[in-house]
Amino acid sequence: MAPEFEREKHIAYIQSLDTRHDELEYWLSEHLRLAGVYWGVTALDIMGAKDALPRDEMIKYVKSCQHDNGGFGANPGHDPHILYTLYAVQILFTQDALQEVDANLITKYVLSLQDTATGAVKGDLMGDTFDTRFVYSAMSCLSILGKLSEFDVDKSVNYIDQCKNYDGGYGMVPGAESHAGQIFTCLAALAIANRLDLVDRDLLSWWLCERQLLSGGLNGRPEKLPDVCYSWWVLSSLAILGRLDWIDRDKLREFILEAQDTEMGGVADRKGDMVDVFHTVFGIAGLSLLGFENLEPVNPVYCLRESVVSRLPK
Ligand code: GRG
Repeated sequence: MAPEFEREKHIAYIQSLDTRHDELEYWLSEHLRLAGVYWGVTALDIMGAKDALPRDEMIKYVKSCQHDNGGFGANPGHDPHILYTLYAVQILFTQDALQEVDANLITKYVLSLQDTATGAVKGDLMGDTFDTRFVYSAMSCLSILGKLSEFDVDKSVNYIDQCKNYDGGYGMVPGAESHAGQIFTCLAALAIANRLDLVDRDLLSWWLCERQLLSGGLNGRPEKLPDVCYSWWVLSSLAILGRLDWIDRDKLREFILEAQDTEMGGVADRKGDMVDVFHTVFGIAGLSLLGFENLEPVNPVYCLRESVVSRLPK
């Protein structure tokens, strides 16, 4: 039988993350700090505990990661990047604090990352490469800011279409192998653009549901190990395609619950491994998509609580 969902322990685990300044791991993960705040806040929000972290301190910290060009870095002093800019906007949106930043300045930064000839988007202005993760990040960020109309959506939709493979999936760049993480980013971007008509729904849904292994867990591509985080990347994709019932929900639930640390809270990539906040949010978000544990509904496109997404500018 599956262990119980340890809601209170997961809340305490996330609350403890910013107090572990004497641990090497805390300093080794500095380059991910703002991502960690987004993962923690989102996990808490899905568990109905958004206020478990100090709001004012958090908003002040997020704002301290912003640069003069509008982009946000992973921590104060870290170079701006599209991923951290998205996480900053998501956190501020969740906290109802977007009015505290200059949306036009952030928009200018995001627009500067799009290659207007191809529609591809790079991660930063310092030499990071093109990646479908960044197309999604730009579109999600701009749509939350109500600025998507300033972006060449058609060009980026065309770029994503070029990343489509013979198996119905999508990769990081044109010609790259299908991977569940990249599939989420491409489907979610197409959903934001209202262009899901370009997707080979049946073929891709088959590829996605074949990610479930006998253990109940999902992998990200054929022949790979199952990992709790694919409970988000695969399930959100199936949710966007309206095919969540193509996987065995009970077996996946058991796989996720077995990956919990039932003493200290948090969720690992799989049973017996060390927990981290990345696997914690995507395990909990997966359980929400599956409709288990009385969690708040999560939006499969934005990976934010549905009630937050319902506030999106029309
Ligand atoms: C707001 C939810 C949200 C996302 C922002 C960063 C991003 C946009 C999307 C990431 C999509 C992605 C590529 C996820 C996969 C992450 C992952 C576990 C990669 C591991 O890749 P490999 O090759 O793992 O090491 P496998 O499982 O294939 O062995």
